[in-house]
Amino acid sequence: MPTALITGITGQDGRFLADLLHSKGYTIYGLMKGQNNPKLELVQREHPYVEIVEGDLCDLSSLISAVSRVQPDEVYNLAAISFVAMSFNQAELTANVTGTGVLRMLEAIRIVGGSQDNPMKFYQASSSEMFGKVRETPQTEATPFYPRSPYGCAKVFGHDITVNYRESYGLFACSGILFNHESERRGLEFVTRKITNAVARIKLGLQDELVLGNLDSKRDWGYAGDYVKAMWMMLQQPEPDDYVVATGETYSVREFVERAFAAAEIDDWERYVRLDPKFLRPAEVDLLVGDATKAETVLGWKREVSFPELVERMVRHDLAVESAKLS
Ligand code: NAP
Ligand code: F7E
Repeated sequence: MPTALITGITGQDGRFLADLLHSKGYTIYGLMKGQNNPKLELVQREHPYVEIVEGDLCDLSSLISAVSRVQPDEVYNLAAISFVAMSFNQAELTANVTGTGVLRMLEAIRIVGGSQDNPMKFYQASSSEMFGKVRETPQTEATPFYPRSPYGCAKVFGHDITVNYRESYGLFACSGILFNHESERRGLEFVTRKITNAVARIKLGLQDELVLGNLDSKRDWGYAGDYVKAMWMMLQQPEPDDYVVATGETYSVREFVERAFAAAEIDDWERYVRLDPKFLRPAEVDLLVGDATKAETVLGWKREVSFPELVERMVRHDLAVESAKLS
């Protein structure tokens, strides 16, 4: 069976992808950074089949050593500084990890190499944030990029260098331009999980308000479990290519808030929500909505979880987690 190396194994997508590849019988290695990573225990408990290898996207020699040891058939580069708001405050770090880190991973593969018959395939986690101040709606693989944050700029570099290594060195390198995807494993810093966790705590009397920034921005939100399937499908094609993965629907942050409170049977949500300018960004991405026709027709990908199901699922999960803490 094939061997996969996943960078970003402690993140939302890394964990969903590990589950998927395990169900397909893969041998799975996860790249983990830091000398005492606090998420090691979680990964070992919930994904005991993952073998951890040390490495950091900022350290080329660690990547060469990881690729050389694992000899993967497929590398999924999911590691990044992925929080857009943080990228404004730590722009250089973001450029180094989210941007140049992709180049280092590609170099590690190019240097270690696979065999002619069995090349190491590469997946890059590109993002709809590259579209930023959108040039057309809906966004497709052909839509020009106009990033609005250091994160978006770093992702554009990561995307372009992936295409460049494919064209220059014949690497089997694919870039998935994924729109926002969420789940019960989403970090609490992202708006969807911040909302569902707060709604659960408000419902249980553990918190009295939810403090947010811009409620008007619109996102194309899907379910992470559906999206990792597209990553795998891209690497199973005869030729490497780039694909948009999205639902084709867009909702505002306000609509997400309304639905989340409704899922917890709280009607007067405005009573609990306070706006604070500290959560506004220096430049915002106002509207994202993707056209995944290519992924649907070429890969046969389709999303399974709808927007209402996604919100309900996340609220239900957070209610269960917060209730368990009380007992
Ligand atoms: P996430 O939960 O924030 O996970 C990011 C991962 O990157 C974590 O495992 C983190 O490890 C790791 N990491 C950070 N810096 C690293 C470094 N220097 N070396 C090695 N690992 C490092 O992100 P996600 O939501 O799973 O997203 C996965 C990828 O898809 C990211 O590249 C993200 O930018 C991209 N993406 C996400 C979405 C989305 O909606 N989720 C949409 C489009 C693209 P630690 O936990 O140890 O810090
Ligand atoms: O913000 C607004 C905020 O941080 C969504 C990452 O996975 O998806 C994600 O990036 C929207 C923005 O995600 C708060 O201004 C309002 O308009 O959940 P977010 P994001 O920036 O869309 C893309 C595709 C990625 O690639 C990224 O890695 O919500 N918003 N109030 C808020 N956002 C946060 N975080 N917190 C608030 O209080």
